[in-house]
Amino acid sequence: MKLFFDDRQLLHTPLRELHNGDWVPYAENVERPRSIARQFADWQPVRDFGMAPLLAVHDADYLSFLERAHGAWVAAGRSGDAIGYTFPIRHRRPLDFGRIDAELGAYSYDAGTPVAAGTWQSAYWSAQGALTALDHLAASGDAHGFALCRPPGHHAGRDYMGGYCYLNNAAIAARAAGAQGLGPVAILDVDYHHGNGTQDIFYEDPGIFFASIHADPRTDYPFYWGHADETGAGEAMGSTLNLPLPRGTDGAAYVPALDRALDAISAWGARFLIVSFGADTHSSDPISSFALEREDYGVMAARIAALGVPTLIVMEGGYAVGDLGLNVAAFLAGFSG
Ligand code: Q9C
Ligand code: ZN
Repeated sequence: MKLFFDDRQLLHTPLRELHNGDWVPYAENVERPRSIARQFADWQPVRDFGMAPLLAVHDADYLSFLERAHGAWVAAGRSGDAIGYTFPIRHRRPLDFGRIDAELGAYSYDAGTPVAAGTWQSAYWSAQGALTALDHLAASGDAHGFALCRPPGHHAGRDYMGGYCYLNNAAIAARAAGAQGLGPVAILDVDYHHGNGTQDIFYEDPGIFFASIHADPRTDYPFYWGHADETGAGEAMGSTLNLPLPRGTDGAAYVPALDRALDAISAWGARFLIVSFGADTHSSDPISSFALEREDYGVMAARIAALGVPTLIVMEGGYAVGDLGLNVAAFLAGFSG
């Protein structure tokens, strides 16, 4: 399986995040991609597909905000990372703001997603990595490919960032795959957290099936999405499947949910699959509460591979940097039997 990563994805280095009322070191740090990169000798270069595939998912005004936000923060006389502090849960509409603080709130739903000096560059090349891996799959006929996306993407919506995510790499690749006629496209999200951004982007899109297995949002971030009764809207009713699981879920309890998601993807007629893979389901993850072990990732991968559908794997979360590389390696190895 070919693997894709670009060193510019390391330019994103926020210092800290607000966690349970305290400022703590930023969990989505550069040690994550480094621990994964170390596990493999051979990485493919990322190519530049430009802004068009990003604009097929994200609003132009949001992309322009992301690109200039840190500069505007510095121009306002601030130091450190740009972080919002007021969020328009009501009256969210296009307004002509005169302060970066207003924009930071309008384009995000949490205070855990700082914009640092290198954020735009890293997010841009993270998305291009997913597009490069997709292009490789289409051109080579390989069954599986892996984009080491970082920053991750699945919490980012059409016009918002959140949960360490800025550009929705999986959604960008899914749209591009559909546009290239590779579909019907399905997205399987197996990160610990619900992929709210991906769900929102495709919630009324009958062309893309979205299935997510995640910690029950009644107890876990992102709280306001990912409940079992969210199944899509309009013509896309039934094309979203949410399978929340309780804290403490281990490999044995995970597999039946995975099989349900895979059966649904298969029944829907998917001919191309994108897997949003988070290793934050591991027992050692510092911010999550599932109990999967390394060998469970091989089992998961083998079941996904048994669908027999070309599959692009994009990296999402996973914060136990001591185990992360080995867990990702175990997952990817499971695709090759
Ligand atoms: N630190 C992904 O796994 N944590 N994102 C909120 C504040 C947010 C996780 C508590 C967790 C987001 C891609
Ligand atoms: Zn996660």
